[in-house]
Order: sequence, then structure tokens, then C-alpha cells
Amino acid sequence: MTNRYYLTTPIYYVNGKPHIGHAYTSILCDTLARYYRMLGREVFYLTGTDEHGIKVQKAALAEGMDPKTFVDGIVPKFKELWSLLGIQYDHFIRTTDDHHKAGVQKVLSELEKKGDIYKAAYHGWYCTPCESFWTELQLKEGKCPDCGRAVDRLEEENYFFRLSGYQQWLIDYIQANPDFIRPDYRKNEILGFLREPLEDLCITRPKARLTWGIEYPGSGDHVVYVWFDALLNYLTGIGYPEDNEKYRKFWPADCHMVGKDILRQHAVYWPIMLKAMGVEMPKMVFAHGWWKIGGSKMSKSLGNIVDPVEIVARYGTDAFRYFLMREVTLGLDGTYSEDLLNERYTSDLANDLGNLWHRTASMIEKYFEGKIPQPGGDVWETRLLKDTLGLWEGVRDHILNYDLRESLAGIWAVITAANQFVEEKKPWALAKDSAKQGELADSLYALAECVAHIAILLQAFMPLTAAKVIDRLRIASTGSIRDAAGFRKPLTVPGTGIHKGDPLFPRLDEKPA
Ligand code: ME8
Repeated sequence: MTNRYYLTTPIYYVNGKPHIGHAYTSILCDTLARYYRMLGREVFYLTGTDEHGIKVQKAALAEGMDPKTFVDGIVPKFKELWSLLGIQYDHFIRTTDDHHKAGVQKVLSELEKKGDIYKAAYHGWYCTPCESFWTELQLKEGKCPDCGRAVDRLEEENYFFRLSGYQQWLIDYIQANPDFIRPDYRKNEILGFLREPLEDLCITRPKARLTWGIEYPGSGDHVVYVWFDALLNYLTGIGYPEDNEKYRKFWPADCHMVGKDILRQHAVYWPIMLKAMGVEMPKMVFAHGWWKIGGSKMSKSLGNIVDPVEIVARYGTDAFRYFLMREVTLGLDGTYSEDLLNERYTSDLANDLGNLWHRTASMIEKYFEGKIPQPGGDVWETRLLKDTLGLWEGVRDHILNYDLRESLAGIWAVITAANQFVEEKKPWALAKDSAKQGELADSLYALAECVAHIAILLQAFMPLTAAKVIDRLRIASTGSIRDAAGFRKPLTVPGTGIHKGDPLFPRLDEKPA
């Protein structure tokens, strides 16, 4: 296993403000990136914005602005949201960056020289909102087969990328590399799609229709199709086409995380582009599901979006991160509703985790003057601490398998067990019995250790809450957890004064709306 981990989000369109769907992918990648950093891997987390194309040109026009001024106004909204959500990316690429534009033009020139790009007349149908070309046969009842909207008849000269020449190679590649497209059911969808002949991809738009794009090299009349431009961000974002240290270190990407809406571009166009360029394949394209509202996908074009800034103002960053990672198995669709978020907040966060911390800290304050007690017996043999230590491997295995929900479920099972442990041990009763002082110390020490391990494990998911507990317990946050065995040791130090602090998750009716 190499020591580096290169992870990407899609680069988001800047035709409107970011919403929960965008926040989901970015939080997911941030959680993975933080965890891999904890494992001691050198992580590169790339995100950014996809700024060219008809959608953005139209949105700018609607505001009466030139596209560049318009996108310059939207990009900060994405960056501000990422900061609010604690997203620690390593680079934010904009497709309007000069380096990116030059990279795209260089790739196009080389592919044209190689014969993989050719110029031809195009006759067919065009769906403007999807920016897709369709043949007569592909239309569904005369409408766009993807979105069902009206299409326009087009006849124009364009440049085409020879996808068709690589179809069999791609099928063989996907079959020989079962982890290239995940989850498995999405791989099968792509293989199904590849049973039909692949048409060459039209990769330019005449300037008469679209001016907001990268100019096609050598043609004064065309700009580059937004997907051909956008996909290359994964390479230009780490320095390509220069053969620099960063590019050599991080390519091939370990995971392109995308929504299932854009899997085809990532699992068909992108590998073929790379193959034609002679560049190594990324290790994996992972397609996650959609957040829906009342049965429909949440999207800008449907106008049913939820603003993450409002949610965070009410529930806090960590609760929002927790909800998104816990509610849905990666790959499947999820239903967003504030009621569900509210329920998770109250039961999992305030009642389970918040209460565990609160009662542990309160009892240490009350019975041990706020200092971690010195255990007498072999507390590491207790069920609670055995389960706690068992979490390290469980969480690691689930995260490495991209199953973040299961890793959280495992952590919560131990939180529940710890709360039950309090009910069973009844430290308040032990405190009254002078013969039971050793058991009282052992019990509270075990609880403090359990909470300490949970806080360290939650760092990737809920960085603010984890940092609070780590600070209040006066334990060291972890730089690296190379393997589970490395952490089979006490985290807390008997005799250390702890700090209970405010409730980690205050009751919602006590928070200002
Ligand atoms: O497609 N549920 O950008 P985009 C879950 N620029 N995830 C969602 C979502 C939802 N309801 N809505 C959006 C583009 N997403 C291109 C990408 S990449 C080279 C170019 C997330 O702004 C999800 O990751 O439409 C989806 O794939 C992405 O946002 C689409 O963002």
C-alpha cells in the first residue's frame, strides 16, 4: 500500500449557491480524508468549481452580469460553506484558472495530433439544459431521454473525440478491475450501457451558441464542451501537464467520489480520455446516491434545495455532518427531512453521546474532585473496554470499505453499552459504600477511557465535538493511528483534572431558533 491517498469531489457548477447535495459529497470526502490522515497517509483532497458552459452563461445573463464577474461572486459562497462545515481540502481548483485552461488546450492539441479528435459535421438533436446531443433514435417521444425536455434540431461543424475506438478496451478494463466502479450495482449499470455501441463524443460548441468556455486550440470558432474541460481538473489540480513532484506523487487518484448522476462521465468518458492520453487509470470511481425531498432529487433545477447554512445555524456543524454520514449507506439514496435530523440530534447526539459525556464528567467531578481516578483492578478485561478497543479495527475496516454508516453504528453501539454500564454499576450507590470505593474508581476510569477512545475515533466525523472532549479530558489528540494495535493503551492519565464544560448538544428548545 502506498502511503498517499488522493481523493476528489466533483467540481461543482457555480450557477447557484451550494446545497445539501454538494455538502454531502464534500463532507463525505472530508471524513475520509481526515481518517486517512489519522492513518498516517499523505492525503491530497481536491475540490473546486466547474465554471464554464451554458448553464453558467445563462445564470450570469439572468443576473445581467458577465460570466467571469458572476462566477467570481459565487465561488466565495462555496468556500465559505466549506469552512463552515470544517472541510479541510488541500486545493480548490477553478476551471477558469489559467493553469487549468492551458492544460486542457494542451491535451486537446495532443489528442488531435494523435488522431483521437477529428472535425466533422453534426446533424442531430440537442438538449440545451443537459448539454447533450441525441440521435433521432435516442429521443423518447421526441424529447430528451435524460430530462424529458424539448430538444432543438442542430446542424453544425464540431470536433469529436473518438470514444468508439476504445469501447472494447473499456469493457475489458472494467471487467478486469472489479473495484474500478463502485458500488458493484453501478458497475453493472455501466457495463449494461456499454452493450450498446458507443458514439463519438462531440467536444466543442460553436461560439455562435456558447462563448463562455475554453477556446478550442487553433479554432477561432469553437469552445470546449464543459465535461471535457471539467474532468481534466483531476489532473490539472495536481499540476498536470507539468511532470512535477505533486503529479508524480499523487496520480493515479485513489478515489473519485461522485454522485450517481455523473457516473457515466466518470466511468466512460474519463477513463477513455486517460487511455487516449496515455495516463494511468484512477483506482476507483465511487458513485453515491441522492438526497431526495419528498421522492424527488434535491437539485437546483427542481428548485427544492435546502440551504446547509440554515441547518448548521440551528443544529451545528457536527450534527449536520453526523446526520449525513449516519442516515444513509454510501451508494444508496436518502430522504432528507428536518424531522429526521431532529430525531438523530435528540436521540443519538443529545441523549446518547451528550449524556454519556455529561454523566461521566459530573460523576468524576462529584466523587473524585474532577480528577481521573486511579483504577485498581484490571479494567481492560471488562466487557466495556474490550468493546471499546474492538472499535479501532471495526471502524478502520468499515471506513476502508467506504461504509461510513456502519463505522458510526459500531461507535454508537459502544456509546449505548457505556450508558447501560452506568445504569448497571450505579456509581451513585457505590459512592455510598466505603467498601466499594475501588469499584467506583474502576468504573469511572473505564467510562473516561471509553469516552476518550470514542472522541479520538470521532475526530474524522465530528471534528469540533471530538476536539472539545479531547480538550476537556486533557488527552492528546492523535497525530497518527497507523494500526489499531498502536492504540491499545490508556489515553487518559489518572490524577489529571478534567473539565465538564457546557452540554455538547444542548436541547434544541434551549437554542435560539
Ligand atoms: O455535475 N444528492 O456539478 P453539480 C446527493 N460540474 N448529491 C448531490 C445532490 C443530491 N441531491 N445534488 C448534487 C456537476 N449532488 C459537474 C461535475 S466533475 C468533473 C463535474 C452532488 O454542481 C453530487 O456529488 O451539478 C453530484 O454528483 C454533484 O453534487 C453534482 O454537482
